[in-house]
Amino acid sequence: MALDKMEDLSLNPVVSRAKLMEMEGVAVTQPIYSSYDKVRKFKARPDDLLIATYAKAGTTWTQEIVDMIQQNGDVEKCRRDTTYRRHPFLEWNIQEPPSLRYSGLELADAMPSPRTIKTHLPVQLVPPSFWEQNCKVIYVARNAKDNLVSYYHFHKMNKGLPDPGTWEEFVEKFMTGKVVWGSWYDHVKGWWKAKDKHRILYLFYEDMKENPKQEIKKIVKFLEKDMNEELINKILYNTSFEIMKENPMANYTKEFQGVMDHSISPFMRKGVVGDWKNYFTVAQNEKFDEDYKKKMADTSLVFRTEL
Ligand code: PPS
Repeated sequence: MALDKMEDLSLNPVVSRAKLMEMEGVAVTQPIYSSYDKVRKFKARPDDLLIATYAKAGTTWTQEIVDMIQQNGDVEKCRRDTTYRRHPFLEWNIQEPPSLRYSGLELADAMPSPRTIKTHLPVQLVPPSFWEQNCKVIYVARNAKDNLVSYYHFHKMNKGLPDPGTWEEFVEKFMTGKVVWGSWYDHVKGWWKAKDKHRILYLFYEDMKENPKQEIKKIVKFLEKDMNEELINKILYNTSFEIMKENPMANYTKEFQGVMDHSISPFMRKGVVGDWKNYFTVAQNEKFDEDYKKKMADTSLVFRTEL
């Protein structure tokens, strides 16, 4: 049987690890760097919803909750396509190889309203039209240590990202913001400040884990929807980690074949709070905490690292 293109790619991956570039003080990949001028000029529409996060903070989970709400709990409709295509990933673009071609911008431009758009951009790099149009934004933040652990595993399994190096090296890179989308610290703080000026619902991964129903209700309210308890329970069930892990339209097994290797680490990895304890040594943890205090001294933002 002839190998199709995807299989061929996974056997002979032609994707080389991305190079980090610096853009206005923020580390990004080369394709983001080269297309940013166009991204900045993106024309948001007033009824666009932006889901913004630092990478690995719970984006896909939130996207699924939002889609379930927008589709009034219709599971079939939510399986119309992958997360990656239901919600354009604004700044992401891949030119080569052709089988992986993607342009978040093109996808968004071609999409009828109302659109839900994903971004990992720090607040200062978000296209100004989102603010001019007074668009709603859902921002999700996750505590730094779990975010780091998740990002480390994602780097290992995703050849589209730079090589993470060893665990020790990656911790250092994360602490100094030398990772794609830059400093976690600046990201969460920047968006936290912005929420006082714009229509931003700022959520925490830890709250979503502790009381998902309550957080789903917050999103329902923010989206000005009216939903009965039965529908909320349906959304709760279908957006649970266990169900999403098995959902090919949400677990990234249908995209990035040959780039993401789920046998190294699945996209839906653990989905818990506190996994960092399995990775940080005592010394690393002390150093991290000390540095964290300094970097987070100028914000009222508080995270929980365990439940
Ligand atoms: S990405 O690539 O930036 O869009 O990744 P993102 O979706 O932000 O983050 C992936 C992590 O979120 C976990 N996840 C979930 N946790 C709990 N419940 C649900 N439903 C859920 N869906 C995804 C996913 O497992 C990744 O976290 P880790 O810690 O690596 O497991």
